[in-house]
Amino acid sequence: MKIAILGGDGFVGWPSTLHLSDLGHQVHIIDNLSRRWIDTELGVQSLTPMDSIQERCRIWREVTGRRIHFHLLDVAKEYERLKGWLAQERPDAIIHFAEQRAAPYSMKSDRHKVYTVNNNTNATHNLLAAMVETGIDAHLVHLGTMGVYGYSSVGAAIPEGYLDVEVENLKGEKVHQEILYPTRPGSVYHMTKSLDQILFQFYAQNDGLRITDLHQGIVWGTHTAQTRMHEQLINRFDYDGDYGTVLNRFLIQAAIDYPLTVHGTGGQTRAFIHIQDSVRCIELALGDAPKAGEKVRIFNQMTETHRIRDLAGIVCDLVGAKTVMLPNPRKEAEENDLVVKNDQFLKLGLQPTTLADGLLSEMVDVARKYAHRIDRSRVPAVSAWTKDIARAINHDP
Ligand code: USQ
Repeated sequence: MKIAILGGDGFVGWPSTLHLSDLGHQVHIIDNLSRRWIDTELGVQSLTPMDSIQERCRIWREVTGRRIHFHLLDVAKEYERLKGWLAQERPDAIIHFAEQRAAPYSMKSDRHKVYTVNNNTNATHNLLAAMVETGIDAHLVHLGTMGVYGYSSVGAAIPEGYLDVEVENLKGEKVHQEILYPTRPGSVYHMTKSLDQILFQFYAQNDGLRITDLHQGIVWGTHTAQTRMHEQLINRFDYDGDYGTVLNRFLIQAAIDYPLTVHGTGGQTRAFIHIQDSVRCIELALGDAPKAGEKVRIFNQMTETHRIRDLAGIVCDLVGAKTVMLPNPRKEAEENDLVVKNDQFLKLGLQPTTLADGLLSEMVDVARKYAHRIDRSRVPAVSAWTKDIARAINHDP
């Protein structure tokens, strides 16, 4: 297949690009390199040293003989160029990662909220409009998030995207209706992914676009089979308070003797997936495209759930780190249960990599290897969800 990967230079985009190229697909990265600019804005860098995208592609070609094409293009801002590219190249599939993906970054200030909404919503809508206008019949696979569901305390398992509800019709009869699971996003970032769902629903129904939306949990890990092939193919590994995801943060904190930063009581339960499974799920979703006229296919892309304080406990037991309970900079439920259905990927053949698979120590080794690149002052999560929280935790709003 000819595959366009929008956002192919990012944390999940890059290993997915390598994985699909390795499978023999013709892969084109479309990226505006915004994630690298945000590193510069925040004054932080990936724990692992990353080469330029052009250099990464050159090394891949040297190692495997396969070519990855790179196109510098801003999907949210350059609509005509995007449309022109799609009309000319006519990809068979498009994978859409091209969104600002950090919840704390999206809550930093009004400017960051505005940027996140403009960027994410325009990127998705530009793509959908251009797909219709060019008449290409590509399968669109979008990376969404488990966070669109919210973390309700009802205690029922979260289905894969849709909820079967019983309502009473005008004749007083009970009838069933399938609806998109009601969203309850916990940040401006998660809100944009909720908006994406409505855009997808409309374009699938109105124009017959074939769309798969992957509701992914929190990714942990950094290496995949392909990023291991050469030091210069290494994936990025974020540890800072905005972009570092919780388990990866705990692992680097343990590696540098920094107390593990548990927010609140640590009673938040979240869904997790290893990066290797994440790229495999993209492959599986690509191979299982919906037909034109079908509803948007939604998968829960996660393999296990954990409570944050339990994760801290696991890392402490493994490496002997200390934990500190911090006032929570986020507005989120202190404690929640979470049961998630993920039958569809299991049926397609996903064999989950779990925390028990011994990969945690590998991560600590990676963190120790590059520990000299860590700026300890960038470890705390300081982005507060409201001005009141900012005042309470002594950060200027
Ligand atoms: N947390 C801590 N200590 C930390 C960092 C986080 O206790 O040092 C807590 C947070 O308060 C939160 C939980 O850990 O309750 C998860 O935080 P996170 O930063 O790992 O994850 P999140 O902000 O939800 O976002 C990440 C990715 C995002 C993806 C999402 C999947 O950045 O792109 O969509 O995970 S999910 O959470 O399932 O929606």
